[in-house]
Amino acid sequence: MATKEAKASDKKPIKTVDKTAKFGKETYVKWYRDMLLIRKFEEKTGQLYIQQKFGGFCHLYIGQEAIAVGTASACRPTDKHMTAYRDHAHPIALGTDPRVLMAELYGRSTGCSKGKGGSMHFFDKSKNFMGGHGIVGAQIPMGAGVAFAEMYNGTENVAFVSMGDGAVRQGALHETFNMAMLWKIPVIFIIENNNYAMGTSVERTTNVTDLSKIGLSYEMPSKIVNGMSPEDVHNAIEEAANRARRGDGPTLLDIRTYRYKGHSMSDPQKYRSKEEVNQWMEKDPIEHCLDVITKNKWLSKKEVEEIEAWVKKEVDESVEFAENSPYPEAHEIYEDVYTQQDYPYIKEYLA
Ligand SMILES: Cc1ncc(C[n+]2csc(CCOP(=O)(O)OP(=O)(O)O)c2C)c(N)n1
Ligand SMILES: [Mg+2]
Repeated sequence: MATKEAKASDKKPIKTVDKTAKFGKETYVKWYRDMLLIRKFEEKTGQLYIQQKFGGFCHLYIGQEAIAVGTASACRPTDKHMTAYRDHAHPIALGTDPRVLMAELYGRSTGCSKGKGGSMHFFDKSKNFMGGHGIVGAQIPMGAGVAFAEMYNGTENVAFVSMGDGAVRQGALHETFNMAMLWKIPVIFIIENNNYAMGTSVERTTNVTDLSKIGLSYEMPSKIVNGMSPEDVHNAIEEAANRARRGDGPTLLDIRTYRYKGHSMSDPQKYRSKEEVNQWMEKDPIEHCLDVITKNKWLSKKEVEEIEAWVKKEVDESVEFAENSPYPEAHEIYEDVYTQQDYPYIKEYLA
């Protein structure tokens, strides 16, 4: 078959899109500051965990920060948020005081869940953060339920439900997607796709590696998003939230990201190479924001150092706050527990 040789005149000039144009100084500085706070909070968390200052599981979000801040900048303060156990970043991005989060890690009564939740169960009703959840995928139907309540009450709020690439393999996702599309529930499903569920890559789990396609059988609007770019995350979240507020129902976002650290603190990371990790670290969203700020001369070197010093102070003070806070009293173990007073069985537990 004859092939037509491309002439130089056939080549169209490549159109470069300035992704930064829509967002000004204020947004970039906020993204930079918030992502740095999340990163430093978690780096400190990792150190403290190794020092056995607190126990339980501990899953770090380091590398994935652009998703949390891009979502926070695009949502309304009254919208609802829910995620899995990798939950340190979401409340920080929404404005929760890191002191109460550090106290929660330490199991102290001043913690956001009164010291009874720990790393996987952060919760802040005041910021509409409806929790970290330890059961993989459990937040998917619950998040749709939260969004249904908003629709039922006519609030125009939407719910953002974050999940991992491994969580999409839970059957409850399909039941939820079906009902969410049928009833046009205002919920945005965010896959924080870091390519691994513990040590198992997406490629080893499925023959459909484009996870956005999972929405197709429900005709759910879906797309792949660059999760290392707060701009792209913001735009995708904004578009999805507008659709949901209009009454046009849910969206599925397959947001591609990477966790620089292991699945949890006890992960030898034999399933991936150092080169792979380094390739992703080169796309670091914090470095990117600082780059945009510096190139636009929005902040002086001194002002950047002031932000770094503020972040360090916030993290140090949160540790101090946690270490000086009391543990919950023994009787508190029976409080904040749901009991049905007229439950007809095992009455002795209710006595
Ligand atoms: C129902 C259930 N099955 C298994 C587990 C054990 N588990 C904890 S995390 C995890 C991997 C989930 O990976 P992914 O959804 O990609 O989230 P990521 O850790 O990458 O954020 C598994 C299997 C669990 N917590 N809940
Ligand atoms: Mg994952």
